[in-house]
Amino acid sequence: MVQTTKLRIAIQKSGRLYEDSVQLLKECGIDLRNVKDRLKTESDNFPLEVFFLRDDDIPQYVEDGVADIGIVGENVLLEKNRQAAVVEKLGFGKCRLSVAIPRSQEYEGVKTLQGKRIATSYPFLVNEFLKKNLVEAEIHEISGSVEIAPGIGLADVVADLVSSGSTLFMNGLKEVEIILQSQAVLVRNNQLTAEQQQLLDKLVFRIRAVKKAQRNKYVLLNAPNEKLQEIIRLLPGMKSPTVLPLAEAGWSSVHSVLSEDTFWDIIEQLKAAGAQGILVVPIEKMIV
Ligand code: PRT
Ligand code: ZN
Repeated sequence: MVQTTKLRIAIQKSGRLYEDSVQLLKECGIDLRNVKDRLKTESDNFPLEVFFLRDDDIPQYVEDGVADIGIVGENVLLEKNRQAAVVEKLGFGKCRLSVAIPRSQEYEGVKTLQGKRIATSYPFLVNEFLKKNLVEAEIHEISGSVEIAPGIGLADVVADLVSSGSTLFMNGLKEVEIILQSQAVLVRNNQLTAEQQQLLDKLVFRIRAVKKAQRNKYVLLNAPNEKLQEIIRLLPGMKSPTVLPLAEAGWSSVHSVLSEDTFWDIIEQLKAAGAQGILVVPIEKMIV
């Protein structure tokens, strides 16, 4: 049967989410034809068409069904307030939308913002935040270099994206409130056909396998047989660890999968329990 249905995905054309978005598709085994300086491309080995757009336009394109799915920051998705549902959090593009004030000023909770002029590129989210906290303030929407607004007398306060905090620091500002924690998400149009939904399920299955693999490591170690039980107890594995005899009598090789969160703790305990020659290997895909 010839496959005619295609899934159309919108990703950022250039900017902070571009590399990771293309990389994610690649890790899902989706090869894209010639992505440089194009508005549109497709894949030869997955029925996917890719549109390269400004991130601000992605929620609307997905809501309108011009694209079926998209990759965009939650900050942009929520600011645009469009009907595009989040399918999966993608774990990159992490940042927060925060309120910052000049470092020299005292901060005594949200009431400090009462009557202030707030410069931001996120007027909708800032307004929601102010309403929720029963604060009245003046929002000045500006599209870039928000952090310089207090320095040039344009505003008293800013609400901007922060990741390391160094931009705020360099501009003499301090972070006082977090409005939103954000990361890149996969979003979908609300009226996909059954065929498109099937393709999306396929893509999400691959994305989950890639993400799971990134959070886990394959661990191989040698153990004296008399310590095997103790060592096996420390290892979760996907079902249980694999144990193979070594050529040297009295020794076994143990293979298992460890999650990033518990990794160092368990490695230390394994060493203490008598494990030797511990090898840690990245996993490419993980399907459970
Ligand atoms: O051209 P287009 O409109 O597509 O891109 P853009 O310029 O609007 O967005 P871009 O590429 O800057 O960011 C795209 C997305 O990346 C954002 O919508 C967020 O979801 C995510 N992201 C993650 C960030 C940051 N981290 C980030 N640090 N977006 C912007 N910043 C900026 C922030 O605005 C501030 O100027 O970085 C500065 C702060 O960084 P630190 O590390 O100094 O705190
Ligand atoms: Zn943008």
